[in-house]
Amino acid sequence: MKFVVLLAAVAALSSAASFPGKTEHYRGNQLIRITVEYEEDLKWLRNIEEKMNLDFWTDPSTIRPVDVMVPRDFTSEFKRMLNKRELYYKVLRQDLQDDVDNDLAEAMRALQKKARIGIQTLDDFDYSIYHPFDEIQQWATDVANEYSFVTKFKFGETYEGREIGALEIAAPANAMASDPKPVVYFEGGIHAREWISPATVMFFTGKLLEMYNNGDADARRVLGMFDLHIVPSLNGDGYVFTWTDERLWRKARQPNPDFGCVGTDLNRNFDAFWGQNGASPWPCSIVYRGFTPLNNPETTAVDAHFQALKAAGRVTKVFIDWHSYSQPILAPWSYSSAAELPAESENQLAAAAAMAAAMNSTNSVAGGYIHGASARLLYEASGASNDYGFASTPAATYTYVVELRDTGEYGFVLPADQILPSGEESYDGGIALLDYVINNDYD
Ligand code: 0X9
Ligand code: ZN
Repeated sequence: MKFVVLLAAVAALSSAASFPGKTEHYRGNQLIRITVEYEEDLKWLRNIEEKMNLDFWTDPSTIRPVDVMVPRDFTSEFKRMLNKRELYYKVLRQDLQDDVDNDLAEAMRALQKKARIGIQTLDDFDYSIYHPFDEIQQWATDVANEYSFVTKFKFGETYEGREIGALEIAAPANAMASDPKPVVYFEGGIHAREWISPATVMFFTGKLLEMYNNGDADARRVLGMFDLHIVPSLNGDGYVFTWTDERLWRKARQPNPDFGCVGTDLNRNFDAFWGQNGASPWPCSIVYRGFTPLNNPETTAVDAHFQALKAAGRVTKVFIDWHSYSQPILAPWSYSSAAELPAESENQLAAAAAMAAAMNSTNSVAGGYIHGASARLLYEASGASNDYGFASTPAATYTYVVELRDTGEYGFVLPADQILPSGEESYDGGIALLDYVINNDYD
């Protein structure tokens, strides 16, 4: 049955009408890397970001290089402007349509190969390739069927009516654990084009459960202390759209009445310092904050979940929103670099340091993972998930945006052969982070 469904899905995705490589949406667009040393150049860049509605792939900062996708018709003018300001730049990708075409062709080839082999059980699930949204949901069903202490539940519904599935992992408590156990929340795919995020969240979950069944001490300790709530792909409509239409789409897909432009940046739509710096009031912007806080079904679903936990007296301890790319682990505050850091900041940063160290030691990934308070390390972003996780309904002590691989060689169009290494280092990082929390808060 599943096999038939999969074949149908592959056939639908590869039909001429919906195959994204054929839309030529990104022909001639370039990815340009700019090295910025001075605050005033950053300000200037952010200013044209807004005016020209440029798509920044990394956070404008003086710490990491700034990667920006420049539309075909603006590349010469933009380079002239950079030269005039004596800003050093390098063209990372000459023509993004070629990258997107290669990426999608590879994803299709992998899916077609798998369709030939067939999936019968969870054991056949291939973590080393990217999966369409329906397969991610099916994966969640299969995981819940495989493990007696895992339940799949309906987390919410997207604007287009897709069910957003989530997993509750509630293994038997160990002697140290409180009753009920504190919750650890992992969210993948809030930004549609960041495909490595759902892939890594699924790998993490699958590995943790398998290790637990094998009697592994780390997995037993972590699952004995915490219940895990996992949303592998929050922005379902956006994710589907990246497979069928625009590979580099970021936002959700709810239309904006009276505007031609579709979608809200869900990571500007949370009710934490909503509408302040680093979010746009304009629906056409890729960092559009939405009409009001939480006015999208996906962010509403997140908040409803934490409202329910709160009403039930549950404590959320850790909140991680997995993104890509550029490899920083970002703690509050996101909304302001001037705001005084919260009292918990010292612990949040120490836990992030432990996580980064573990992630770096797994594969010695190029560029390395770094950590810091979001707005101070990078740039300001209001209505973002890490501030929401800490200062709003979830009230989790340890909340982060984790930006996965890479540091710009491929950016969002990360080849599938990096999924397993990303998963392995994130697994080690996750265990190190949770161990820090256990040792610091419960010992
Ligand atoms: O801009 C975002 O939403 C996140 N980066 S991404 O490239 N994945 O879109 C980062 C948000 C973290 N907060 C701050 N940088 N302030
Ligand atoms: Zn993101």
